Amino acid sequence: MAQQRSVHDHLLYVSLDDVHFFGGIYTVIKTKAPVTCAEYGDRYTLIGPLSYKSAPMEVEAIEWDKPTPLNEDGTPTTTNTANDALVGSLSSMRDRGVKFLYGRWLIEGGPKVLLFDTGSVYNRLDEWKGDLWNLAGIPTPPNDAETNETLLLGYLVAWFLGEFSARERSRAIVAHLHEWQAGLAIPLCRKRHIDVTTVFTTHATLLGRYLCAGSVDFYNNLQHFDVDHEAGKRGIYHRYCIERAAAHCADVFTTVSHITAYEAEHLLKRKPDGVTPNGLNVTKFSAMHEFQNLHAKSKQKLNEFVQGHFYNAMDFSLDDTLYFFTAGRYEYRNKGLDMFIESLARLNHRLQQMGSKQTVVAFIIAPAATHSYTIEALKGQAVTKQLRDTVTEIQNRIGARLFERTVRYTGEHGTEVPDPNDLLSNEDKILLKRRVFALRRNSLPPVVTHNMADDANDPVLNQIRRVQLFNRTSDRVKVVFHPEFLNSNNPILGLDYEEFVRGCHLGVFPSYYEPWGYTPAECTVMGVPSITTNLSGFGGFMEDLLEDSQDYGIYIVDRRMKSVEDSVNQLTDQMVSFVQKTRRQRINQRNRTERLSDLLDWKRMGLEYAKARQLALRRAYPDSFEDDDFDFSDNQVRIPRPMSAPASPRWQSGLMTPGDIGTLTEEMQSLGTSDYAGAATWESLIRKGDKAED
Ligand code: G6P
Ligand code: 1S3
Repeated sequence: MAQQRSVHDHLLYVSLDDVHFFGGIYTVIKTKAPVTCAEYGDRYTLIGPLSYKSAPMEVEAIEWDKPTPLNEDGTPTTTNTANDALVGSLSSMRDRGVKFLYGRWLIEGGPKVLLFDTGSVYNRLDEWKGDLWNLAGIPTPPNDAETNETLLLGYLVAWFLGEFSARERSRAIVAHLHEWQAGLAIPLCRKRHIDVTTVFTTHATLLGRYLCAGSVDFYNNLQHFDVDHEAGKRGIYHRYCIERAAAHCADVFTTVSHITAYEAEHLLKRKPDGVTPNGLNVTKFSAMHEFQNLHAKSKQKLNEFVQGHFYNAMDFSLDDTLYFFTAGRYEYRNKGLDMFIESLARLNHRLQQMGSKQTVVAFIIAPAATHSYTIEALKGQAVTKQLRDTVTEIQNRIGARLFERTVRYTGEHGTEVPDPNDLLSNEDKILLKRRVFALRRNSLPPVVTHNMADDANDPVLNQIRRVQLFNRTSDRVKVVFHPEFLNSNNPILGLDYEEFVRGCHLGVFPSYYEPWGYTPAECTVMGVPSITTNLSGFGGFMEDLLEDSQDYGIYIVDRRMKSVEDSVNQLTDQMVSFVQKTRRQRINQRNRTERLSDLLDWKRMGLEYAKARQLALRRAYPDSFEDDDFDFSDNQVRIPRPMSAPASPRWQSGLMTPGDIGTLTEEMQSLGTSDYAGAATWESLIRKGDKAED
């Protein structure tokens, strides 16, 4: 029966994702959707849990159970339709009490989404828990709400795939599942012999994240962990079992980077078949320097924030000020917040010793539990806004006076122009004096913008206290900890994240545990240099790719082979050398960084996903593939080094793709992957580079 399905022309691709509307994995799913839609059109459906709160804003419902109205010529009036197999499957599930939303996700490409209301099948929870135990020996303790959700979603998805594959007999079905929260459907499909082929991608391992957050020497001990024991000790044994079952039962298993592949091999006990790295949707501006203009515009907004925050303590010139930042989930050790703060203290010391006139304002954007903004942070922005408004008023009045006096000026003072000392009236002076009084302060500019729920035990604040980065006037490094994600309605730092990043000079992400790391990748596509580590997926990817990544504004701290002390010093050195750059050098470096963005585009990265699907089909339906479907010949084309500095990337182009650095176990050519191939090759990067080099 399986062999009757067409694996070549008509793939139905179902992506099963734990679509929560925030975070790194959400970024993967959302940004990848347009290229997958371009390849599959309406044969691509994303499946996930239904949130009644966010879905109305994100999804346009499709009336799948009503006949589609036809035009006079018999063609459907809308593309918002469902095929017969889908209608049959959804009707059958609806009749048995399952609630869901089928519609179009309102993003570029408008993919179809099927969101299941897990609450509608809550009455089946105990039955399914028993089934999972009997089927796979996986326990599910009563009070773990996240696991309950996982179980309900997994059973719903397996149910749907069973219904659907029984009705859709002509085309092969590929189900690509991300993370353990969506992965439970895989062992269920396997056990029930459902005729679909599966790909499972982990974006981290559960155990790896827990182990790293503690104080173990993770990477040197990976081979030696007693995984069941460690998972049990942390109360996550059942979750770990689900993750491991998904990894083992999938036809193809991938992770987002080589470092996580290594971790998965030891912690999940299956060596991934390949790496499916994360991409982004890269916006290309028609004017090449537009991103530089955006930097200047956004930096102006940051300047205004800094004037408000450091009012009356601004012994530094904004022209000699650089903005560094780190941002992400508040995982103090995993995201390298500890290393960042320690290195900032050393940078401060070095700049003081050097007598540098440069100032660095370092932002830490990591959400924590807070009560509200601090009065001091709000006051700073309020008094500087008042001052700005007053100055604008006075400026207008001076302008009017100057015009009025000049137009009737007869030279009574014996000068050629009216006396400038008469332009500022007494009222203006009084108004200005009031503003100056309001600007007086008796305390140092605050380090944190919010009242923390647990100020005394907050690890970031405690380390700032330890290294004494208190925003004193003598400090060359100032710190602003903003324990909330940014948005443009924020009364203190009123920028959205993209604007904020564009306005900064350097992103610093010295992570210890970072399977990929979108933050430095996002910096790159915006032309903002960044520092990352060789323990992050992105850092390893760039290190493999570029001969000298520093030239391109990608600094990589060695946290693998060096001691913590040496890594901190390396990070400090990198920041010191960045501070010493001239404006011209910074502008050049931003151009080089931005030039890398094509490498991170889904048009290119998506090729690995296409390869993973091909491999899954080949494994599930080997008889449908002839040997000569594959061309194993080595016809890679070498790309010459660019004519100008920086040095050439280490990569080759032609048929090479991001995962080729070491990966999919079954070598494959781009069967049906022409959408991606050649979209962004090294040739274009290098050609552009040669033209643009300043
Ligand atoms: C961009 C703008 C320039 C501006 C520069 C400032 O390149 O196009 O007009 O001078 O940014 O760079 P900086 O690194 O000093 O913020
Ligand atoms: C994970 O999210 P995280 O920040 O918990 O998945 C992201 C998307 O693949 C990845 O970029 C990140 O490194 C992982 O850690």
